[in-house]
Amino acid sequence: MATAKSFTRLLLITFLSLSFCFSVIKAQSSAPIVNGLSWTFYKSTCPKVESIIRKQLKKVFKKDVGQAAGLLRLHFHDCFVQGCDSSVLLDGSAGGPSEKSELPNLTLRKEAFKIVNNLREIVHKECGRVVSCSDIVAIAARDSVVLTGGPDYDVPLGRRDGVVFAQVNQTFVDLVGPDANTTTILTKLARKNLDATDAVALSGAHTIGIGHCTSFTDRLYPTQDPTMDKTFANNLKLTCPKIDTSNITFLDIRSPNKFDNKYFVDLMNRQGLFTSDQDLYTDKRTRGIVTSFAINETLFFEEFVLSMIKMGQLDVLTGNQGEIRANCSARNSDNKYLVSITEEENMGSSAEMR
Ligand code: HEM
Ligand SMILES: *[C@@H]1O[C@H](CO)[C@@H](O)[C@H](O)[C@H]1NC(C)=O
Ligand SMILES: *[C@@H]1O[C@H](CO)[C@@H](O)[C@H](O)[C@H]1NC(C)=O
Ligand SMILES: *[C@@H]1O[C@H](CO)[C@@H](O)[C@H](O)[C@H]1NC(C)=O
Ligand SMILES: *[C@@H]1O[C@H](CO)[C@@H](O)[C@H](O)[C@H]1NC(C)=O
Ligand SMILES: *[C@@H]1O[C@H](CO)[C@@H](O)[C@H](O)[C@H]1NC(C)=O
Ligand SMILES: CC(=O)N[C@H]1CO[C@H](CO)[C@@H](O)[C@@H]1O
Repeated sequence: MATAKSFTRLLLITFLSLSFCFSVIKAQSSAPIVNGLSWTFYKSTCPKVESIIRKQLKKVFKKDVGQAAGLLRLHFHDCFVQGCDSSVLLDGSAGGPSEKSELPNLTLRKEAFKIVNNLREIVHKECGRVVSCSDIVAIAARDSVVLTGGPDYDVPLGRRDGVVFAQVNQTFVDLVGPDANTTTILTKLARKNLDATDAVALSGAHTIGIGHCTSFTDRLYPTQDPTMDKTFANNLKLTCPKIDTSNITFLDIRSPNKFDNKYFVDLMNRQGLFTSDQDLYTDKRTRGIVTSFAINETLFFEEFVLSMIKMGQLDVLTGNQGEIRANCSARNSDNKYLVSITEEENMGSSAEMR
């Protein structure tokens, strides 16, 4: 017995020092964290949440690595429109227009929504309805980065899910279009307290994933964008013979499925896909940052992690704000299956139920 006990203690010490090492290696420990979020939020209520999600996503990406890009982008769209509150996940039909049914989100991958709901189901089966959809999206975005070769980092947790639909057209106000120049990007990101370094680092997410012809053919027809490499342009014209072709192409031609700094090398070679990408190299204010990331991947990874942690905390709901959705696609008040779940969980406090 005693040996078993001291062995356990040894394991515990080893584990503690290991996790200490990790928190040193992961450079974000100094990142500022919003009131109400915590690095250890589910430590007692759902300690396995992150390992469950990591394991499940490994399986998903093994089948289709492209889903990683879809999940990473989903987190960005969630956070930029009305905060990281999963309003992006709501089906529009229940209570009004949702972000999902608005134009800039048309190209969000449908599978990404399914993957998140599936993760929620697995996590809630393990721990009950304690983990928010918003946290699942944030963890899934981090894992998408890690599992495609990018930096690992801790995600502050404790977000709650919103009960308010995003305003009609809010996506146009908050999100940036692919035709945006650096001035527009910097202006829109400044509203979210994100600076030029954040703008360039976050755009580095385009190191994975795809874009539709309609997002960039304005750079090919009727006149070719002079900041685009000619061979690159000719190849894009084969993929997109007309301005409205519904074809797709990779965002980062050098290593389309690997999270690395090659996106910035693309930009230095005038092979950025969108105006919003290429202009970061054309514009003097951001050119130096692009170059520094192209030269030094470690620097890009460090800045990307800091910017993701910032972005991941935009206008979050915490404490008793919002709710923990039982279905990521619907608010609990619109969820016709929820009554029985609520009864199970809140036995005795049925007064609040409708
Ligand atoms: C700076 C402003 C940004 C603009 C203008 C922009 C624009 C776009 C556009 C137009 C697409 C392709 C849509 C399509 O045609 O299918 C796209 C894809 C993508 N974006 Fe961005 N984006 C921006 C920032 C970000 C940020 C901050 C992230 C994440 C941190 C991100 C992650 C992605 C990913 C991963 C994809 C690929 C999605 C997929 O393969 O399904 N983007 N972006
Ligand atoms: C939303 O914005 C688009 C593009 O700016 C515009 O065409 C549309 O009329 C707007 N819809 C509403 C309901 O404001
Ligand atoms: C950037 O885009 C905005 C909006 O389209 C435009 O008003 C502005 O002149 C552009 N700035 C530059 C430097 O091209
Ligand atoms: C789609 O792009 C591929 C190359 O990426 C090209 O071979 C194909 O012809 C394109 N399809 C259409 C319908 O334009
Ligand atoms: C790359 O960036 C890292 C992180 O900021 C820094 O420690 C390192 O010295 C840089 N490497 C070079 C070769 O400049
Ligand atoms: C989740 O909510 C959506 C939108 O209301 C609904 O279509 C779907 O069937 C629900 N899923 C489950 C498992 O209840
Ligand atoms: C206008 C339009 O095509 N809206 C679509 C947006 O995306 C949702 C699903 O993701 C579709 O149901 C809408 O029809």
